[in-house]
Amino acid sequence: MLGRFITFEGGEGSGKSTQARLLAAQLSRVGISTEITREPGGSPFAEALRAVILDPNMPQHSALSEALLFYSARADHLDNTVRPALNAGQWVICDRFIDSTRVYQGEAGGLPGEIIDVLNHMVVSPTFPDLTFILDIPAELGLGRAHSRRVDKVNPDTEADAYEKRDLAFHWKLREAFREIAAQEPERCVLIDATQEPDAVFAAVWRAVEARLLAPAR
Ligand code: Z5A
Repeated sequence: MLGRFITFEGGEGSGKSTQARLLAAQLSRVGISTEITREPGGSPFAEALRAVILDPNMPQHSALSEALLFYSARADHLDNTVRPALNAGQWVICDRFIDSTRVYQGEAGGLPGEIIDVLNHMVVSPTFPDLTFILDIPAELGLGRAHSRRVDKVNPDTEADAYEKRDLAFHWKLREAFREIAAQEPERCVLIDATQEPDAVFAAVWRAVEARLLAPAR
């Protein structure tokens, strides 16, 4: 039987990586084997492209050229990490996926939605997520968390990536676009208040996994 595919989406510092790890640990406690991965990245070739995509010193380029890099990385990630795991019956938890493209390159970057639809058809189909968590947080709070994590845990000189450097209006636009996706696709997406403590956020995540993915199988 195919595994289930779960994605976490949201603005910077919304807690996606934290919640992805908590979910992988909880699934393993209930006996479900899980692969945890991320985008951009998640396979050796895609991780190499990640370094290019997130390099804050890259020359200016269009939303289309950026999207094509993301989809090149995504094609390799799907072929070498996501699909093999799902085919082996594992569940896959991915930190960011197609909704990030729709929000960052589409809504915020101006790339027409039809181009993203075509790329999804070429690259992603039929491997769309079964469940997507959209972690919702005011832009200032998320950026503050991302900043403190960088300063606390890496080293004080580490630079913000190309997206973190954008202005606050850009980050508010992202938040609205993620909320819009959640409103448009309620059968796939669950919007969660990410300003709560990590345990409270996770309680909401787990309730949705139980209700939407585990209960029907029982
Ligand atoms: N991007 C794109 O443009 N198009 C695409 O198609 C895709 C991606 C796939 C990847 O960055 C960038 O690529 C991203 C969009 C773009 N933009 N940026 N920047 P990334 O992977 O390097 O970073 P990120 O995805 O934005 O995640 P993040 O900033 O690393 O944060 P996070 O994963 O959401 O949060 P976290 O690491 O779990 O937590 C951040 C800090 O907050 C940390 O210190 C935690 O301990 C703390 N935290 C977490 N949860 C809480 C709660 N609930 N309360 C308080 N503190 C918390």
